[in-house]
Amino acid sequence: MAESFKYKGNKGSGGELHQKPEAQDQVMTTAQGCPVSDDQNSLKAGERGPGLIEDHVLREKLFHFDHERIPERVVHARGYGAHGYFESYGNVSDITSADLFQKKGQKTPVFTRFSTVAGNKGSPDLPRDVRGFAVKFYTNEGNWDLVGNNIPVFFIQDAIKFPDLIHSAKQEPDRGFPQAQTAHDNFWDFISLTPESMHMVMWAMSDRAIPRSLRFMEGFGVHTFKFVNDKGDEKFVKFHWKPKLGMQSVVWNEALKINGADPDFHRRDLWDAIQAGDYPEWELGVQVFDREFADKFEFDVLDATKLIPEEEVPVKLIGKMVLDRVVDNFFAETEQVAFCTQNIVPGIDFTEDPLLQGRNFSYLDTQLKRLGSPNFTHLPINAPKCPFRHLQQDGHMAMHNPKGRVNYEPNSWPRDEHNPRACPDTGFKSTAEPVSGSKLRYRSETFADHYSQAAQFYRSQTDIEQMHIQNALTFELSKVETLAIRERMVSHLLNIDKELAQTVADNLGLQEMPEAAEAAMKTNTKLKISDALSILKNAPNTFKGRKLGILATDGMDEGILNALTDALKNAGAMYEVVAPTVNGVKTDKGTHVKGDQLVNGGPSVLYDAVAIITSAEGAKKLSDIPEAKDFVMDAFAHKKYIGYTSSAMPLFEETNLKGKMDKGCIEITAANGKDFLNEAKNLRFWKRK
Ligand code: HDE
Repeated sequence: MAESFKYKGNKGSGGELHQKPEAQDQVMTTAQGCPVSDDQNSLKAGERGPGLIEDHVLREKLFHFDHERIPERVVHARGYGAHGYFESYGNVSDITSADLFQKKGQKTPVFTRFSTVAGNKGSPDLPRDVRGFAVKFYTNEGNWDLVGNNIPVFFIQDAIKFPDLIHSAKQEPDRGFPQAQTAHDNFWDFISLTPESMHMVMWAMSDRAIPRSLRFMEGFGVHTFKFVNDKGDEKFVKFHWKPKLGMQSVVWNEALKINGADPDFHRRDLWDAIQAGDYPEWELGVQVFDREFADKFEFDVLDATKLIPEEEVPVKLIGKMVLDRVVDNFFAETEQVAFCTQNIVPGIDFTEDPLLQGRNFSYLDTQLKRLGSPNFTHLPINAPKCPFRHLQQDGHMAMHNPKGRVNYEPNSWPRDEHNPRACPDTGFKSTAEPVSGSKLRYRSETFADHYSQAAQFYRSQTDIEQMHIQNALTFELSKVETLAIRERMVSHLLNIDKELAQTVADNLGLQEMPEAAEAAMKTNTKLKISDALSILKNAPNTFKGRKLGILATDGMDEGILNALTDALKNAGAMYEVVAPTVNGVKTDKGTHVKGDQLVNGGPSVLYDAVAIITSAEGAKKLSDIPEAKDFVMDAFAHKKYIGYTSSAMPLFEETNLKGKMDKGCIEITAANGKDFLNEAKNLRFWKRK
């Protein structure tokens, strides 16, 4: 134990580990700056006496603690953020005047927050859920917030339905559960009564909703926005984020186990990668199209339940985002960051998408509730990094207080930075969209097709991905207690894909197939398959950024370990050593290898592939440890690549896997560490039965 933390047991001190500050700038003070002599013992009348009300140190400490929590976000409460920059490719300056896209190589600072939607702040990272993908660009002309998701469509078409959607997804109000799960009656009741959600439901039941890492997800702006150039020409635009490391998801059984083994799996992964200098990158892409395309496209581009297949309007890459700095303080940055869809800059504009219009109201409103003051823009994480000047004043916790006597406009006082004036030439101008019509509550007929793109999405998946959707629907609906809700969902599936409906009905043991749900429009089953919608058809084919779990014991072959870890380093991958004691193991040459996880603290679900490098004796010992057997059996069941040394065979015998070992199980020798990784870059051995 370090000298400074020796137990002193001073008389009257309560015996804390007490250490005096060495310099004046280490002296603790109250929030008012008064130096504190003892912050571990409250002021009392007598040695065992009652506390005294004059104890300002105690009162201030408890007062502040009592007020530490702010309301969590009503949705997207669980999230994790990081800093970085956006670097422009400079190739869209002809279609948008947005400052950040003007020059090649121009860098704009960003803060990005990823989140789940339904769970509370303390919920696990890997429920089946949509992920938020919100980016704040601190541009030279103000903050632009691209508040997107990892799924390109949404459940509903009009913002007025949002509270209903979210109420149905969150815990049921009487019982207060289930947490972070859509597998319950209220959610599926709402969904089964909301046909417009069917396309999104296909995505939410797909592997997109259980990403392996935040680093391996796509992101989407969802709505159609506008790009506007210097001349005032407008184009429609949809935003996409493409992860440089490719997409990858977990399998459902893995997700369930990861949530138990490491509820912080995604945030830890992001933190670790950035701290290790392995900065995640995404390219920003745009689908740009004009009114003529919008008019002839099968669906309304203002309908957020529809997408435009990339095969029809290709994604043009216009820059990259690199996240290279973790937060200094989670609360100050990740919690207090306030994204608002209405934060927009010259060169970009909204469309009339009714969901987007509602969001533009909701985000500002929610920040006031959450952060407690209209001055939330004064917080460093929310403040623009470009100069800003306005005549807004006062309010709770005002920190930027303008100088001088001017706080109104028009005024005749001299113009300077404290007396700014709006500028018709350079200021933001809304595009002059012609608007007319009667005031009414109405859903456009052009929004009426709810099934065709759901069917297109399903048909565009590989067999494995289709099976995952069938299983996910079965799992979720099996948790629904009301038979009529299950049946109603199957009646919608019939409009999407008959075989899908049949499989889910069979899996649920439905006695009778219900009639197909009534539909305003017949499903168009002729929409072309879009390969871009599948994860597996776009497999990254790399182990870069992935993690190998090495199950090791004393006496492991040092040559093999070195060959493997060298290969991992060259591939830009990481590894952890899982050992019978956390201190680690000794190799056959007597070298000590540090352990990262204990066998029962590092299950194989935490890794992308595993290697079992043991001595024969070590393998026998592991055979007696249930968690070591789970390690191998889970890796096998989750179709992971398994590397092993011949001496590890007793473990395979004990788990009854010996006879089942396939081409995804690869013997590693000192000569073929690279070969194993070459196979493992396929990420899963899907052929395994
Ligand atoms: Fe949000 N949403 N949302 N949302 N949303 C919020 O704002 C809302 C929607 C999204 O990391 C809230 O600051 C309405 C679509 C993300 O801080 C709130 C509607 C998309 C985040 C809100 C939608 C999103 C939020 C809650 C229907 C993808 C987290 C806390 C019209 C394009 C941002 C907050 C962060 C957060 C309202 C629909 C993405 C209440 C009314 C569609 C990523 O304002």
